[in-house]
Amino acid sequence: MAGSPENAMVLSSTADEDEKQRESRSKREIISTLPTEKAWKIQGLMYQYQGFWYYSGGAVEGVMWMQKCFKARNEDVLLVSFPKCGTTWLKSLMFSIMNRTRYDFSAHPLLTSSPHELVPFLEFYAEQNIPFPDLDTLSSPQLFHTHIAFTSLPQPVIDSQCRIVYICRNPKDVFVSSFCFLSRWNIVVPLEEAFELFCKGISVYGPFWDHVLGYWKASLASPQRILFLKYEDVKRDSLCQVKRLAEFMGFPFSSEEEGQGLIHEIMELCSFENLRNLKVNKTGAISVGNVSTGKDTFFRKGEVGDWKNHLTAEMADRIDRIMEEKLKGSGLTFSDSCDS
Ligand code: PAP
Repeated sequence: MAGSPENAMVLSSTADEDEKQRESRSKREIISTLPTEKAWKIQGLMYQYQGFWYYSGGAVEGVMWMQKCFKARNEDVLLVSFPKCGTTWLKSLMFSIMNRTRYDFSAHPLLTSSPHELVPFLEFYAEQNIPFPDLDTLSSPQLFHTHIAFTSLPQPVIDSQCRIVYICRNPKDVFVSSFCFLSRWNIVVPLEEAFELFCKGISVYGPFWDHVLGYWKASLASPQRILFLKYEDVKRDSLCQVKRLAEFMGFPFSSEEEGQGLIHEIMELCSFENLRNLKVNKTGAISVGNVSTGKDTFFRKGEVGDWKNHLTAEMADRIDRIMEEKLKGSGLTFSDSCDS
């Protein structure tokens, strides 16, 4: 049997296993040297990797794996967001824009699947070590999502011409939305404590300001590759922002489509009220990385300015001052109410 193809296969799979174990050991060694904080969660540590905070060592391991394995093609589109900035909404809008000629609105996948099931979250594959989809077997273009910071993006994403859409939101609503989301799991520390941590930059994928500034500066340097959107602008002027989004993605609406009211149909399908009330988004759970959460947790209020119901005037003032200092000279500002 020596030298037979079967033996060669056994030897190579053992070598693969050895290599995987070596890699995993070396990742764990690196992780054991990273700064940690007992933060936000009642149990477990957060880890800081490449300047940003992750909710577990496993999450960092996943990011390292993604940096090594994920590739994007020039035609693919990557949605990036800081958590709670409008990911679910943008996933729905971008999926609908990209696939508008494939599906009828009466039998649209968004009526029967969560937006998170339709647009893959890269960290989900990474954390569970599920092989990324083999791009050669998939139609082009594909739509992916990640929360990772600009400076941590896998090199093939930077090297390719794939387009990146970044959605951000005013930090006060982001903090409140994150806090309410985690509160649903009954593992979160009290609001005041979580607020302190957020202000120190210690939140999942934080610091918030470094995350937004990374993509803001990159979007100024390469506007043809990175579209920087704000949740408040999409709320205030959905029509204009959805048209802008479609053009950037390479799927502009024709005047005929506009005349047929297609943009309005997409806006209506993806609206907070419509999605939240669908059975598929009200029941059942979904995996986000290594944890499972109710699908309904992604639909809370969907408003601009809900922070006013949760933060004191002092807290609001404190975040404003931090942002003023951190974003100074960048040209990036946030509106935190519906009026501006
Ligand atoms: P994620 O980053 O963890 O995936 P993400 O979707 O960004 O979460 O954030 C959820 C927020 O978007 C929630 O905000 P809130 O807590 O202030 O209410 C959620 O209500 C809001 N949201 C979800 N879907 C929509 C939508 N279709 N339109 C507007 N806002 C939405």
